[in-house]
Amino acid sequence: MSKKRDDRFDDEGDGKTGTLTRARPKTKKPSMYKVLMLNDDYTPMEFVVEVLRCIFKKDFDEATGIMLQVHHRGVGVCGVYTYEVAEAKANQVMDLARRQQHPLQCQVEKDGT
Ligand code: TYC
Repeated sequence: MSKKRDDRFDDEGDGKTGTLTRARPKTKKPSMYKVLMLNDDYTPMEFVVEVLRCIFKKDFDEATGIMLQVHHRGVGVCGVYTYEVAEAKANQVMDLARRQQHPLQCQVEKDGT
C-alpha cells in the first residue's frame, strides 16, 4: 500500500484532502415568509403606524402607507423574513396589541418566489 496521498479527494487542488472546510461556501438561500397584517374595525390607526415603525422599522410615511393599504384592502405586507424572524415579529405585534386590548392580527405566509 502506497503512502502517497490519494488526490481524488483533493477537490480544491491545494494538496489537502481535509473535510472540515468547504471548497465552496453553501449558497442555498432560506425560504422567505411574509408577515401579513389584517384589518379590523377597532385598532386605532396610530397604534398600527407605531407597530410598523417599531417592529418592522418603517419610516412614518411608509408605515402610514401600509396601514392605509390594510385599512382599505383588508390585508397588507409588513415585511418578508426568514421563518423564525417572521413568526417572532408577528407574535410581537399581537402581544403588544393584546396588552392594549386591540384585536390586531398578523399572519405568516410563505413567500411565493
Ligand atoms: N381599520 C382600523 C380603523 O379604522 C385601522 C386599522 C388599520 C386596523 C390596519 C388594523 O391592520 C389594521 N381604526
